Amino acid sequence: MNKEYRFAATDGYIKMPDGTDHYIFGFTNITGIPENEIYSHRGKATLMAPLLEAYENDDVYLTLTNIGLPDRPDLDDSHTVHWHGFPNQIALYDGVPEASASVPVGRDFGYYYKPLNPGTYMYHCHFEPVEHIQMGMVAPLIVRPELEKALGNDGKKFAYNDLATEFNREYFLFMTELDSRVHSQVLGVQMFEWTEYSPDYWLLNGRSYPGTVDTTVGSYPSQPYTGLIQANAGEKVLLRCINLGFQQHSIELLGIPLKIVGIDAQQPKGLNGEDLSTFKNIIYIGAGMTLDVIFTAQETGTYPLFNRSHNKNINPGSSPGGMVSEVKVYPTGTLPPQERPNQ
Ligand SMILES: [Cu+2]
Repeated sequence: MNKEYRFAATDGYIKMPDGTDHYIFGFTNITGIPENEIYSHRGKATLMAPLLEAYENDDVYLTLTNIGLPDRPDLDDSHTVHWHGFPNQIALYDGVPEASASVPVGRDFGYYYKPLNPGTYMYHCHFEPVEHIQMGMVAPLIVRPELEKALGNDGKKFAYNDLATEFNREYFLFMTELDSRVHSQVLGVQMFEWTEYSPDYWLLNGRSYPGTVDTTVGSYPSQPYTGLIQANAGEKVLLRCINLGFQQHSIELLGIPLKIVGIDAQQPKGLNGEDLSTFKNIIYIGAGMTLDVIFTAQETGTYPLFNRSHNKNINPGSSPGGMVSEVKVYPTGTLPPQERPNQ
């Protein structure tokens, strides 16, 4: 099947629960937008950037259009898309600008991918990557297994080509940090000294608590994905955990064991196919890493999910904040079936 996307690279602003705004670089989804309306999407970058998803063996065509940075018009940086963890990518489509094409302001480039391995990945811009990743050019990427199609339209969902990875609802939890000085200095045409990187916000899906559990439509217009995890009792929930910050994170979900079914888009399996998936209360996730974990919602109630480094559970000057969210479990049948991730 063909899957076609068109993303624009531009800038924008995100907000934190303390009322502060922060300048970002990012992508926005312009798939299907008429050519003469593309430039009206300048300044509308989102964090996370748009979710990229496909089935294994799809032909994925992604056009990247660089529509410039309205609030840094002097900065004519190119951008790229790098599919992080894509095995055997040819250099041309890999997005590393020294070895492949990058997209200058006002130009398009067409990427082609044929994903062969289901799992959780991420993509990011690879042009001046330390700056462009910190500025927000990062997003989740999901490859779904053939097994889902093979079982027809009965609505069953799987993380991998394995019946043991069935789930009812899925949520990505995308971890990044934000050093607000970087963002204000980039906006102010100043050079940041990267050895002084010291984040003051810790984000899940581009938001800081209590923004992570805010499900009001439009309350975070540039941060479209909530971090709130919801399920009915008895349902299986897949958490696609992704870390594309610059720090390692440890995440704890109080009271619910987490079964690790995927590490960097690979099922934990022995040499002879033995199931090596394990149950954890706390997951450790390094920068650039993904973990797929499945839990079964049982007792109704609200369960806190938070970073074990308590200095990351704050907003500047107030607590709680930062990398904190909640799992809410409702009585059976309360929520309708989930149609989209993080819904
Ligand atoms: Cu970029």
